[in-house]
Amino acid sequence: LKNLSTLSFEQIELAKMLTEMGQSHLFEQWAEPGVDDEEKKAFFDQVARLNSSYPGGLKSYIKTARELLTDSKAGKNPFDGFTPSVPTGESLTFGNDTFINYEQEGVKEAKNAAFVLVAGGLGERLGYNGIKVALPAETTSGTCFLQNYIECILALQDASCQLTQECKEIPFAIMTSDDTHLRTLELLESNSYFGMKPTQVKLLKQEKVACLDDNDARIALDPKNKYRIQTKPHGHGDVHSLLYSSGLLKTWHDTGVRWVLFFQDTNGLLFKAIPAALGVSATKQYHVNSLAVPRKAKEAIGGITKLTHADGRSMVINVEYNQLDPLLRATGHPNGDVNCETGYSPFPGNINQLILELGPYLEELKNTGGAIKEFVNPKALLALTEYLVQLKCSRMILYKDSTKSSFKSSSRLECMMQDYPKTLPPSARVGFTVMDTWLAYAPVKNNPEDAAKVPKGNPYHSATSGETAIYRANSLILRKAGVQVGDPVEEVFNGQEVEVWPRITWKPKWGLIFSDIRKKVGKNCSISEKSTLVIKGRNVFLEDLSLDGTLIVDAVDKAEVKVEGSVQNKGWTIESVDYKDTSIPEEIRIRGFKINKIEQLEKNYNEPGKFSLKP
Ligand code: UGB
Repeated sequence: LKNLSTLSFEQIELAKMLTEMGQSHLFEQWAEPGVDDEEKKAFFDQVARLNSSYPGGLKSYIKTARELLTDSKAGKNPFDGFTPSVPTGESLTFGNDTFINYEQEGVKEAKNAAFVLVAGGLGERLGYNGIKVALPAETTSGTCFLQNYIECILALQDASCQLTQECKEIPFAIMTSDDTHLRTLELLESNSYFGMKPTQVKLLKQEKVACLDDNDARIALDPKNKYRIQTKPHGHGDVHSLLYSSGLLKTWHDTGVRWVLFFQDTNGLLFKAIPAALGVSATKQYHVNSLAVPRKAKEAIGGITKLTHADGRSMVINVEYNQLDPLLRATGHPNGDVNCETGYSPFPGNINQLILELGPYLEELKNTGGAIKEFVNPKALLALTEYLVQLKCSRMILYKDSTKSSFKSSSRLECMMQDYPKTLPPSARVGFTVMDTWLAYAPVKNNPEDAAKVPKGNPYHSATSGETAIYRANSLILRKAGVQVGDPVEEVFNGQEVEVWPRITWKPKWGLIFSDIRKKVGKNCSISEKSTLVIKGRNVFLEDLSLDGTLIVDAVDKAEVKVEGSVQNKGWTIESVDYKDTSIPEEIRIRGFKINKIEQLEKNYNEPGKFSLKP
């Protein structure tokens, strides 16, 4: 190194720091002076980036990693002294008066909301080659997740403006990473931001962190390049420090934002639950509100748990799925995490949709800078061999041997956004809202092979189940609104047994909340099981529709369309495809089915006015 004449003062300092921190192996394979100089400089550029993007720099990262790895090796229980119990929260039933009131309240508050999508994840479990937000949420309309999210936010913005006569733009931030940033930007730009103003959207890129090879936190080199450090994502917990350090939270606060809503990349149902959950936050004045669903014991979603410490402290927090079972076993529940008489675990499942009140959130971040307590490898500490944990083995530390000193493949420190309440004082109002799973949660996380291994009765969390869940939810909502909707049929796609309901989809602006949907459907409508209904216009009213086939209605906002009478045609059918058939596009074959568009009635209303669609 001494011979590298072009080394700057900063680079020399970085090299010194690395050697002092026991990382001299990073230079061991370097070529003699004068060879590979460009590569060597690129190495220091990377080190400088890793150093500046981590609070306290690489030194602090290595120190924290050593502490956590020592605890991990010793099998230290992160919950030492805490006893878990079932917390109390708000539990909502779709469509009843309480739900409708909360929805109304939520729409009122939406003008004061900002949304944050965490979309930096690789989607290793899904194994899809593109970015997950570009996947169609359902293939009937072909709307991708990002488009759906943006259209939901815009629909909320309009609804809030109409209800309160106060019209504000709802800001939308997306956390990306090196793996997703460019493709997310491209998706937005090539689709005119799906109708949102580009200035309303802010992309924040999280940096990766260095991978580690052993318990001494020896930094791992990239197996393909001896002049690069191997890096991996640091987890969705980065979102807090990014929002804070970018100044975005302060800007939002100064412009009157009161609620920050966080959500994940592939849940096509989420916005059906958002208005009511926001209503709960506003009514109960929760500083933190986590959205939850009933959870099967050992299901791969975290459990919302009350933790009470021997010294009297207590908190309501997510306990990650692989930690809940051992924690229960260690605290007097010999059977661990088991279903109770309801058929579900008594601990509600965290779906990582958080609503934070911005004032107290910003105050807290002024103290912490948004740093979230990290973890290393909690998943490997456990003896749990449940299939669900195996699904995530790519993120576990697997020790090479029983000395537990080096790893089979490199690991890194991670942090989770739902751990934010861990640093809050007991006076903080931390609550949660449970909703029906069919309404609120159908993520796309698992590849077809892994999904097919999920035991019967547990959710697949695959592209197949994610899409069919949207049709089920829309069918159930219309049923609740009085429409006669045909019963589903059982089908098997990619080895997964699913219910196939009529393929009903609508734009968020058509039906964002239940009271709006109720106003748009008459009492004498029916939709048969084989049918497909796509509503794209805002003011489309189903009067006495009898649908047995496919109907697509599009209309500009100022066109009011009444749909009456019987629509019958051959419609669109669902055909099984094999996920291994590479002649079919990946985003289709991961579902195990494709839609055959045989015959449909399609009507477009491009001019303002009142119209009647009588087939
Ligand atoms: N993500 C990032 O933006 N950056 C990262 O570095 C990593 C992820 P996963 P996970 O809802 O079922 C979470 O991998 O972490 C984004 C909760 O921890 O899909 O296994 C990524 O793009 C768990 O408690 O989920 O589990 C994605 O949008 C449970 O609630 C999001 O973070 C579970 O989700 C989640 O990443 C669930």
